[in-house]
Amino acid sequence: MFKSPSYLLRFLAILALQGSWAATQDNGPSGSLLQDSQAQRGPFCLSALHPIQAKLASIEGKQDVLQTKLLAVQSRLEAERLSLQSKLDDTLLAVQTEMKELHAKIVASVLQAVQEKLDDHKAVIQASLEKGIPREDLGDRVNGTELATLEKHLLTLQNQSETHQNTLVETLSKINSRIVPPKFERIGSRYFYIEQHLFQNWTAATETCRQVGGYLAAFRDEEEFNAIVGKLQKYEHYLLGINDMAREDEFVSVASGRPAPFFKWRRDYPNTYGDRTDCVILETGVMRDYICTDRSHFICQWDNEV
Ligand SMILES: [Ca+2]
Repeated sequence: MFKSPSYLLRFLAILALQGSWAATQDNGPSGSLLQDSQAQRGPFCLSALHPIQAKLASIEGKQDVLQTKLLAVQSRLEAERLSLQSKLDDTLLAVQTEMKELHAKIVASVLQAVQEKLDDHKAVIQASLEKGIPREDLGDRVNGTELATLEKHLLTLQNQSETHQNTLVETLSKINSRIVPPKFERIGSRYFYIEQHLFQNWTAATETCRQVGGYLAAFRDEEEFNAIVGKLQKYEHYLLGINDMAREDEFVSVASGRPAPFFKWRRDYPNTYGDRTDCVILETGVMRDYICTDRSHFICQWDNEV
């Protein structure tokens, strides 16, 4: 009811004054009482205040006890609050950690599933490419839409590859037609240059063929050989790109470095006239070995495949 000792003290003082006033009224108007009022008021006031002061001290003591208890309760509640807060924080942290781990597991699981699916599709497609599995069988194992997309990509790549290949072939053809030297003519499936005027030995003829962009010639087969023979002058001889300089009687094409594929020797040739006849000439439709330092017309080929 009373919020502080000062309010209580004021209230009791007012009660005391009212009591003193009432006692004066009870005694009635009196000249002697008025005369002694100053002397009587001091002891009365002091005696009336003693119980009040004692009660006030008792109340103040109880208030201190209550204050102490209140502080203790507040302290305990704060400790419990802090403890609960700490537990709550720990729990929240644990939940967050668990959720992160769960999320990571889910993501890893999904990624693994996607990867496995992709691997499956890749394996099926690879198998289909290797074994030629019909499209109907593929459809059972691969999602139709994905298969269609992959097929579309493959078709696009194939078309691009074919386009590039055609462009490349066309470009190569143009390059070939440009770089085949003007002296060469197409005879059969290959290009040859037949020198009908100059006479040169092996070394010079080799150098001349190189200068015009080719090699001294050898022949792929009889058809090609006969086509060449048809363009030669009768009774003239033409030096070829065939010799057995490295090993006697092993005639190789100097352009390819391999054994020459076709020969049509004159009767009794090649003969082994010492080491001087290591070269070969073509004369009146047949071949014979020949002294390399002797001069002759000659035949060049453009490629080095034969
Ligand atoms: Ca020889």
